[in-house]
Amino acid sequence: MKRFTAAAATLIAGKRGRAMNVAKAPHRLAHSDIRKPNASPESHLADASFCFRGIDNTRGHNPKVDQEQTSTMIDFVTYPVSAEDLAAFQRDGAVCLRNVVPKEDVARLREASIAFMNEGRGRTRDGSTDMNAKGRFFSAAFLGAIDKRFNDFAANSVLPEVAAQLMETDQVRFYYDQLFIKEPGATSPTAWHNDLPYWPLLGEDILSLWVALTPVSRETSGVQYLAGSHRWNTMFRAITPDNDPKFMDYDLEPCPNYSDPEISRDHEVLSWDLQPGDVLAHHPLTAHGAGGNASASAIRIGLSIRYLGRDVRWSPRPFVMKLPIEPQVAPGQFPADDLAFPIVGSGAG
Ligand SMILES: O=C(O)CCC(=O)C(=O)O
Repeated sequence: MKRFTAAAATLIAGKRGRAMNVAKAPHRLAHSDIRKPNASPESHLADASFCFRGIDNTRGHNPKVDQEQTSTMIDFVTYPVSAEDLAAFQRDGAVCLRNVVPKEDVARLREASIAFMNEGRGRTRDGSTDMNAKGRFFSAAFLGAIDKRFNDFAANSVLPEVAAQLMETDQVRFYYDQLFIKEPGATSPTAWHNDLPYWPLLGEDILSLWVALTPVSRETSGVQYLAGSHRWNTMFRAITPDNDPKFMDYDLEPCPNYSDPEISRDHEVLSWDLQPGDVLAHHPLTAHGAGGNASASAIRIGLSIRYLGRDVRWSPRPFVMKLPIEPQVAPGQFPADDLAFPIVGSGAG
């Protein structure tokens, strides 16, 4: 298999007064047997750009637009990801980044999220499996498509630059956003799973950034990750909060409940107490789950924003999520479709 070595260096001028010359690591390629690299990795070499653009779905559909862009410059980094955090992410498949999202953004999104739940907006799921539970487990996806506040956040906040650093990529595309709210007393757990089986994509560079919009602890349903499980190359059977059969592929094994200490005995389960604005990052194959919200008074809100880097291929398959906009690309190709997956940036420039 050929390797793609990205441009030698990307100049990152830190807003915190630090100028960094970051040598770009060789681009990571597919090694797993579950990934089917039909396309040669060079097929998207021409898309060398990292742009500070918003998500603009009103633009005409033009998947070729990237081929004209060659810049590899990231102008500003408002949140430099440390070498330790990057190493932890690559080793464990999950990492906690502290104090990433400014308080004003958190407050605005928290208010918008609660309104989403109360109005039942977006592509919603009710995961409240316990009818006697006092609170709901509410989830909704594709929020940015109908609410500008979510769209702006996904496109223009600090998150795309964090995604660029964690995926070591010079181009970030927005995939979709998803809200997970557990009201006080929402006893329903988030069943253990990994994300790739839900998605019409394959590859290493599909990153989720789970933004805490409230304080979060194990008691209030903090997300738990099985360290290193992203390296098992295992797709577990998808399970939605409401057990939607459309996602359940019985050829795949169910993900064990690693919240059970007996089951996770020989593994390391990672979880963090979070403050609003902290961010959990995870790889698309990392197994994760969460307990219910045992608090009688504290709501738990997480907003998961998914981004794409370079190592990703379009893979429509049975049992995967339907997207609001189908990308105009052939299966196995890099999804260079600016309408379905807009290129995003920090807006810091
Ligand atoms: O917040 C949760 O309970 C689940 C989050 C999750 O599964 C995800 O962000 O992929």
